[in-house]
Amino acid sequence: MNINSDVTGVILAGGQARRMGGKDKGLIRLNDKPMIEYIIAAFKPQTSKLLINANRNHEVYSSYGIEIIADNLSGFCGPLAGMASALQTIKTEYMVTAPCDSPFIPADLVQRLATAIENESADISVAHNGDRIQPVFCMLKKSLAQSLNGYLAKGERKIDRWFEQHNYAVADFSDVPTTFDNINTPEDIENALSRVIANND
Ligand SMILES: Nc1nc2c(ncn2[C@@H]2O[C@H](COP(=O)(O)OP(=O)(O)O)[C@@H](O)[C@H]2O)c(=O)[nH]1
Ligand SMILES: [Mg+2]
Repeated sequence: MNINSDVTGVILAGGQARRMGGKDKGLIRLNDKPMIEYIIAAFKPQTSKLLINANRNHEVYSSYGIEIIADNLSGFCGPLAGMASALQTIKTEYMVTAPCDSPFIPADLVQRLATAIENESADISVAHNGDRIQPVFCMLKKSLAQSLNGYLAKGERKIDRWFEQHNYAVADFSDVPTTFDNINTPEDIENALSRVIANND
């Protein structure tokens, strides 16, 4: 795989953010910059194309000049619904997802997921923090679209159980655990702020 031409990046920003009072998390400001801008900055250089999966505020997100796709399934069915819509849309053989609420994405996220999937000739690779898998950081083959649509059509919603139906590889990120620090509550914003500011210095 050539990660410069074969991988579409997908930012998952389609949730309801209930723990954030329903505010659109990707647009919440962290040190005066919408959270999605941190993800775009880290993720864009790692992919040949970027998509944003969002179910509201499409006009705001489109100001970044990035294609926006909504969930095909209505009713906020969880991140798998965003992954399914994205798999149907992409033109590349692979896609990599990252959530909109994790501002500390490493520069080699895609490379590590690609190495894991290739080493094991797998259809999926998923990031592991040393303790457990982190399913919203994954690489999927486009050929899985039908399987995922079928799984969702049965009413299934759990990501890990769908992964288990396939040959999936695990990519170790235990040396960069901040990758998975994600911002779910107003308190999390306060905690992340000092780190974001330190990173900017
Ligand atoms: N497309 C889509 N994405 C969702 C949905 N629900 C959650 N997500 C995304 O999944 C990711 C994880 O959601 P989050 O609420 O932060 O869950 P947690 O951090 O795993 O507890 C975020 O990027 C959300 O935007 C949904 O119904 N549709
Ligand atoms: Mg989260």
